[in-house]
Amino acid sequence: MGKKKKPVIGIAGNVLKDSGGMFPGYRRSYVNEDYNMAVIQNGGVPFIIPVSQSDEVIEKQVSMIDGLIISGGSDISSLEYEEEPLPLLGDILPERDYFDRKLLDAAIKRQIPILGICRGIQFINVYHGGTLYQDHSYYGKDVIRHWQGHDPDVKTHHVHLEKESKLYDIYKDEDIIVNSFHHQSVKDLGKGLKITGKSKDGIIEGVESIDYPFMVAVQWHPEMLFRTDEGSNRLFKIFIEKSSEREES
Ligand SMILES: [Mn+2]
Repeated sequence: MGKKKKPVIGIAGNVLKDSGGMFPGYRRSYVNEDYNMAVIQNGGVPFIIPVSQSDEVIEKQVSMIDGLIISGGSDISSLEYEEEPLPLLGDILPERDYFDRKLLDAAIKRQIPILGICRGIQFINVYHGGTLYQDHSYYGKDVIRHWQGHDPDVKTHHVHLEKESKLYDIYKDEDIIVNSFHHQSVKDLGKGLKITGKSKDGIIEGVESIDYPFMVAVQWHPEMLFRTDEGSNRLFKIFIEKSSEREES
């Protein structure tokens, strides 16, 4: 058996608007550096994909990667799941929604491994026809604290994993503790997906595709935990291993 190639991992980029400085409102393409570090640490080559609205450009970019991370970011427009915005919906960036949809179209066509993180689990759900709680105050029951506020690498709440799931195989435990930075979550599950993890208040924290080779999504931020949390590091490791197993085309 030959040496496996180092897989190129595409990371969905984001738009940062300068709040002050020399050019207030000026737009920059970026991802949080932890995504790159978690990929490098586990044998992958990070490749930040800038948000664009060009189908042709996105298609070409995805043709160059072996695995795709749908990263965190702003709230998803409620129009993406055919709901009007409620008062506590946060800031949206519709061009990112368009971009993520095209990324997923192109990645799924190629059957490359997909990892969804935070906004990523929400977008993967919406992509499959699911809906979201626009804010946890619309959940109808009390929720635990899902916005821990600071210390990204501190674990604050439990998640119970389904035994028959990729997440369980990766974390090797039914009950894990994760960080939490979200005010929205999956409501109605999209077609072809299954729930793989929930917090104690019933909020959906893990989802995976039933049939797709590797499409795993989590509501927490494993990229902020990979240095200290073995399970979160292994999530990247397994995702990147799967990405390296693709046949060269
Ligand atoms: Mn949470």
